[in-house]
Amino acid sequence: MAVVAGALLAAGTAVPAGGDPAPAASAMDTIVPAPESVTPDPAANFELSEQTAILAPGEAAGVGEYLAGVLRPSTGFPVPVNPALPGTGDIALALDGDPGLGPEGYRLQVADDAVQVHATSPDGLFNAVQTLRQLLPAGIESATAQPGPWTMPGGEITDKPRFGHRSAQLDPARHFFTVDMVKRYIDQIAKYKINKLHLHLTDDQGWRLQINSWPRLTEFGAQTEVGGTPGGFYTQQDYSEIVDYAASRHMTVIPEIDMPGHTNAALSSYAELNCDGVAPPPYTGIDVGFSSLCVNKDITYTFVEDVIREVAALTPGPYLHIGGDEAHSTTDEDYVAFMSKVLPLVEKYGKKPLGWHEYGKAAPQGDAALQFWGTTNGDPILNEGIARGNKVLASPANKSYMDMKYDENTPLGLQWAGFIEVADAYGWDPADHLQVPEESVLGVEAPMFSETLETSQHIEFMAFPRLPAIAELGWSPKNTHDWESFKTRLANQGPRWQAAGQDFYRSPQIPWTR
Ligand code: IFG
Repeated sequence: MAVVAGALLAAGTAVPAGGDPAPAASAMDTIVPAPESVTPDPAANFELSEQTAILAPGEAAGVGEYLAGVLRPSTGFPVPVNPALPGTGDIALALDGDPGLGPEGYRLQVADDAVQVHATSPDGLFNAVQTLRQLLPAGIESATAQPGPWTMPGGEITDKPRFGHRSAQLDPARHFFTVDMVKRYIDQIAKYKINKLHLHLTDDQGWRLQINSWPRLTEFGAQTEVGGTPGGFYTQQDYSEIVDYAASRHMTVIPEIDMPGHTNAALSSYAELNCDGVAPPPYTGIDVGFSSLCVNKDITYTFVEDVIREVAALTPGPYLHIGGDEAHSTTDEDYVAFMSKVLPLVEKYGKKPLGWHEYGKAAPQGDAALQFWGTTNGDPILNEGIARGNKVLASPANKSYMDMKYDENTPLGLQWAGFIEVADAYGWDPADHLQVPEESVLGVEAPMFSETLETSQHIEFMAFPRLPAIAELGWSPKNTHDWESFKTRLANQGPRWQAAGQDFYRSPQIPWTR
């Protein structure tokens, strides 16, 4: 089922692809997210040709191959990647950037005979490549050979992120998403310098990650999903495949095991986890807040420790998300008692706790992170956390939830947090909105819960064009924040999504270029 321009088209209807010939080179000032500084040089354009090679010595090699993978299909050029070569017409990736660029920054120089990228790490080179591809015409994003010319506007860009944590969330629990669907989304969000992928792996409707010490969690707890259609799950090999693919896109996976609420799938899989010893049936609706692990049973903490141990061992990244939201069937006293036993387990297995902000009630210590998902301008629980040294991840539901409808006509999504058009997703500041100091903000996230979303087309329709707005809030300096500039730059992304065969919502707020 393809979704175009706000209408769900019958399955098999061709989504208009980017069939137009590559338009003139994008101007240097159309990049999303906005770079820190841009100095165009109209006298110098660089043209890709059959002879163009990529110079990618040492640790730059991986990014060199990634860039070649972007350029080869659409240009039809061989684009060899060399560890060291003389010659002009080359794109050189060098790890000689000045330290002031930081771990993710870069300097990109486009001259008529060469393109040079300087960074301090492969992450910085990868971010530069996301900018570099936007300097080429939209057709560069096509999977098939397109007519040139492949011209990049000349000039220099110096860039680094405002926040180090720029995240998107997927919810394979409500509706299961295959490994390939997750990889597709990883590639789409990497274009906007998103560097974290939060996977909401467990909920009432499904447990989606195999746990060897508790096999029924997926043997039984993954069988279905919202609406009663067959569910699915990630074997530990599948999960590692996602982790590795994300890492190849310089993205770190953050697994979420939601607890003590949102646990019907686990409770239905193991009767002994229930206070009354009776397993509830699998749940295929979309209510929340009715389930809770049994706080007063020892087996609950054996279960939680086994799960945390296995998930931590599969997760190279620093964070493990323990959920903590909507525990409406757990008393506050029990909730705090539960979290007070669980948080040390996260640390025991070498991870930092991250959770929906209400787990702040359990007073997590140090640089644990509170993910704000409220619809208010901040919350006292954040300020109490900051006083303990906690960090805040900004994902206000009325600004950043990609599963909210754009407006009353949107065929997909929910509306409990209100409608979110592109201007709403862009029109806030992560520190100011939460009324917390800049240095306490870890970064931003664009959650996308999947009660109403089943396919990649659904995911893309809801994420684009709003996710680039959240990505810009996470990456770009506050002083570049300007709606008139953003909506014009965003309009230039439309032909790129068409060329890539990716769905998006043609918001009436954006002056789409075609
Ligand atoms: N709130 C729930 C989610 C999901 C969401 C849908 C959080 C933290 C509403 N919790 O958001 O599980 O149901 O928009």
